[in-house]
Amino acid sequence: MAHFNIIKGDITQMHVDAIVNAANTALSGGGGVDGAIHRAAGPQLDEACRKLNGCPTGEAKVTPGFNLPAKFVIHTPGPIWHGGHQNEPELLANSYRNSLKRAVENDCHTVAFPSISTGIFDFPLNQAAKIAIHEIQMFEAPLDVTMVCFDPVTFDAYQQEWQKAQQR
Ligand code: AR6
Repeated sequence: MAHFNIIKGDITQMHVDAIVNAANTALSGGGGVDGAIHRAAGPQLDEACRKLNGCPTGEAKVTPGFNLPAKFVIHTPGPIWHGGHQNEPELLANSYRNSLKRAVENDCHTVAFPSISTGIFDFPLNQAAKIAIHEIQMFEAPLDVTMVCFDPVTFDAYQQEWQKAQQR
């Protein structure tokens, strides 16, 4: 991993090659960061998503960014938290790994992630942050990855887990 950093902010404002969307399996748009991305990208994003025929949990599919500053949107449905015994950690790891793969396939150098699954999908924040950081660190490609945290609690959790990961 070339470079990793954590910031507070709104992912729709990011001037990067690709932003990742915490989507649903229908890729139909929704609330949270998904809603914000669809609003900022404009109606062409809805149209492009409809043509993709949905996306299984943990997989990732790509569209253009349309009116966003980012060139691409990588849509990945993270897992809904059901208590932790339905493969949620593995599925969340898959979301990060497959999104990073799509970025490389599309010649992206800079990628921004939101905190996948920790909003409406209720995945425990620190556990999600640990998984996200592990997958990003392990990914073998010279990418510049930014974790964009929308609120201070999320920002603090990712900072904590990043510090712990560096001490290991
Ligand atoms: N920039 C960055 N992060 C954001 C933004 C933003 N503009 N807006 C919200 N977040 P969530 P999930 C943060 O609920 O848990 C949708 O309906 C938010 O504070 O967006 O994966 C989809 O269609 C939280 O930290 O995603 C799915 O049905 C993080 O993004 C479902 O929600 C993720 O919260 C997906 O739920």
